[in-house]
Amino acid sequence: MYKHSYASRIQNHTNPAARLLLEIMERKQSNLAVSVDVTKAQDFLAIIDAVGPYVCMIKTHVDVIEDFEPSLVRTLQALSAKYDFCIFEDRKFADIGNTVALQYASGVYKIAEWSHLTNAHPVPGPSVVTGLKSVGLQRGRGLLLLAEMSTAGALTTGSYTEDAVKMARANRDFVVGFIAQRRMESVGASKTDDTTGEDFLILTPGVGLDVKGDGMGQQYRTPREVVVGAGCDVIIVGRGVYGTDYSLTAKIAGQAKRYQDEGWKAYLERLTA
Ligand code: 5IU
Repeated sequence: MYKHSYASRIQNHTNPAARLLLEIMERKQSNLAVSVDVTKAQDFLAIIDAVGPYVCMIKTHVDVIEDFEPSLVRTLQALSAKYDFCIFEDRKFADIGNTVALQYASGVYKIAEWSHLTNAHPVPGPSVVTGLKSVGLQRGRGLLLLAEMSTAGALTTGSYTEDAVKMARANRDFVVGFIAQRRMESVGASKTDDTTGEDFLILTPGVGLDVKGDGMGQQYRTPREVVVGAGCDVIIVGRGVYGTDYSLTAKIAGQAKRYQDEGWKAYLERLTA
C-alpha cells in the first residue's frame, strides 16, 4: 500500500507544475481531475465554472472545441486562478522531437503558454521527451508519459510500459509521472513501490461510479479501486461528472462534489489502511 501523503511528497519534486498540483490537492482536499470533452466554448466554460471548487485539475482537449479562440485560454487561466486548479492539456504528443516542440509551442493552441502539464506517448522513444522539454522546462511545465491506457485491448503493456518508466527516470526534472492504471515506481525495479525512494504522480482515467464502460472500449473502475486498490494519485473523470446535458450545472457541480468526496475518502483509507 502506497502510504505517502500528498503534502509529504511535495519535497520529492523539483518541477514547479508537480509541486503546484500536490499543493492544490492538499489545500482543496481533492484528487479529482475533471476531463472536459465538449465542443462548444460556452459549455466548456460553464462546466469548469460548475466543477471548479471541487477539482485539483481540469483536463482539456482544446482541439475538439469548434469555436476556439485564443481568448478562451485566457478565460481558462482566469478560472484556474479563481478556483485554484492546474490545467492539463491531454495532447498526447507522439512525433519526432522537432515536430512535438513545434506542436507544443506554436500553432493555434500554443499549449506550452497555458497548460501546466501535458502528456506524450513514449512510442517515438526518448526524443519525444527531449523535444517537449526544450520548450516546457524553461516555462516551468511538466510532462506525463502515457505508460498505460484504460481502453480494452490497449497495446501499452509489458516492455512498452517498462521503457516508458525508463524514459521518465532519465528526465526527472521534466517528466513528473504517468498516465497509468497503477503505481509505476516498482516497474523495472527490484524493490516495492514504497521503498524505491522514487515518486511519480499517477493520473488515472477510466473512472466512473455508475457504469462499467461506454460501448466504445472505455473501461471504468471506481475511485476506491483506483486510489486504494491500484495506488493511483489523481482520478480523471469526464462523462461521469458532466453527463449529457451541459445546462444542468447544479447537477454537474453535485456530481463533482460526489467524486471529490469518494476520491478523498479513498485516499484517506489508503493512508490509514
Ligand atoms: N483518456 C482515457 N483513457 C486513457 C487515456 C486518456 O479515458 O487511457 I491515456 C481520456 C479520454 C477522455 C478522458 O478525455 O480521459 C476520459 O473521459 P470519460 O471519463 O468521459 O470516459
